[in-house]
Amino acid sequence: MFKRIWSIFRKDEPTRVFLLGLSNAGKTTFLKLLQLDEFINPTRTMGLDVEDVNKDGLVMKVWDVGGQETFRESIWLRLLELEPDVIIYVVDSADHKMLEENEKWFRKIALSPYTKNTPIIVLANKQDLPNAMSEGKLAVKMHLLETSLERDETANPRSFRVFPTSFKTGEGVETVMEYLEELFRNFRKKKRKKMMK
Ligand SMILES: Nc1nc2c(ncn2[C@@H]2O[C@H](COP(=O)(O)OP(=O)(O)O)[C@@H](O)[C@H]2O)c(=O)[nH]1
Ligand SMILES: [Mg+2]
Repeated sequence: MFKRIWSIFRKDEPTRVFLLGLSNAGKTTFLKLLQLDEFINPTRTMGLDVEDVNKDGLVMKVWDVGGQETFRESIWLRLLELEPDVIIYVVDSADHKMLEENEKWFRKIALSPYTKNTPIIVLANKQDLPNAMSEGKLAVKMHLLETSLERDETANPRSFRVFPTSFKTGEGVETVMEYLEELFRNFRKKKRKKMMK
């Protein structure tokens, strides 16, 4: 069964967005919000869900990857070999206990040789919860700047961006979409340039 799934992955899709993050961060909620324009309480994603999203003119194939422990090691790191166009890493900003785990997994993703040129967007989600860390605090606690420097000594400002979001209230989602649009526009430009050469 796995072989068959794998062959689908190999297809060349223009704008592949990977939604990664620990279990319970809000990945599936985000995907559903994009598709349905409303907050829903999703059931647990077991494994992997690949969905087409057509939102405000952005055509994306979004890979919602289960965040359970057993999954991360076996699937996430292998999926990165497919070199997604964009990675969105979702964090539950109210879950202070998982900070270290988040940092560890974020580093694995960001420092993988397969994501060298992949823009990574970090969503400091669940901003509606009273004990949520701000995006700035989360960035510091997860040592995002250090990881970004390790990844790219020139610290390309495009390589990481952190946005505060709440998929419950919709806070920040518009801004994230605008940023994605900008990224997609750049991809298309690059593609055109390649074709002209
Ligand atoms: N308060 C709050 N809850 C959220 C938010 N986003 C997701 N959730 C809830 O967090 C839980 C986990 O969400 P889910 O999308 O399944 O996380 P996933 O494991 O990353 O796919 C669900 O109960 C969601 O309703 C948010 O921004 N604020
Ligand atoms: Mg899920």
